[in-house]
Amino acid sequence: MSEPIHDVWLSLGSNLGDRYEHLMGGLAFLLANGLELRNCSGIYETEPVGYTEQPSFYNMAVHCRTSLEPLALLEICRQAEKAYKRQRTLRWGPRTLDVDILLIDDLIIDWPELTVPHSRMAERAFVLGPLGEMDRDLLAKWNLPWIHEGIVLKIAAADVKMNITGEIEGQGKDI
Ligand code: A4P
Ligand code: MG
Repeated sequence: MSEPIHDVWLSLGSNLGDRYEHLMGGLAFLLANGLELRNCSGIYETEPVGYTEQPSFYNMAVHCRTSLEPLALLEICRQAEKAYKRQRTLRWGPRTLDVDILLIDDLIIDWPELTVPHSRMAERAFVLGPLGEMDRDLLAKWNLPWIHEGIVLKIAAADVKMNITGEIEGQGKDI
C-alpha cells in the first residue's frame, strides 16, 4: 500500500552569508529528501522581526507534496538547517537557514515539538506576503490576511523556478 501524500507549506529564511544560496541550497536539500515541489513564491528582502539588531532576511514560501509524516518532515527541515551549519545562539537571532513548517493539509497539531499552523505566522508579513503571492485562497481558507507591507520582492518566482528546474516556466517540467 502506498504512503498517504500530504500537501505542506514551508517558510525559508536566511540573514547570514549568501542568503540566496542558502535558500536555494536548503530547498535543494528538501527536494532531495522526500519533498516534491508544487509551487514557490519569489524571494523577498524583509526587515528582522523580533530581535531587530541583525541583518535583513531573504524569505520565501514553498508548497510541496510529501509522504513524510509531520515529525519526519520536521526532522528533514532540521537536517536542512544543519546542512548549512546553523548555530542556535539567540532566540530569533541571525541564521544561515531557518525552515519552518507553516501548514500541513488541513491538520491542526499541538504537540510539544510541533505546532501547525505555525503559531506566529498570522502576524508576520515575511510569511504571509510570500504565501499569499502563491495562493490567496489558502490564506482565506485559514482566515489569514495577506500582509505584504515592508517586504520587497528581490527575485521573481519564475526566476527561482528556473533556477530549481533549469526550465523556463510554461515549457517543460510543470511544477
Ligand atoms: N517547532 C514547533 N512548531 C514548529 C513548526 N511549525 N515549524 C519547534 C518548525 N519548528 C517548529 O525552532 C524552535 C523549535 O520550534 C523547533 O525545535 C521545533 O521543535 P528553531 O528553528 O530551533 O528556533 P527559532 O527559529 O529561533 O524559532 P522559531 O520559532 O522558528 O522562530 P521564528 O518565530 O520562526 O522566528 N524576521 C524576518 N524578517 N524573517 C525571518 O525569517 N525569522 C525569525 C525566527 C525571527 N525574525 C525574522 C525571521
Ligand atoms: Mg525556525
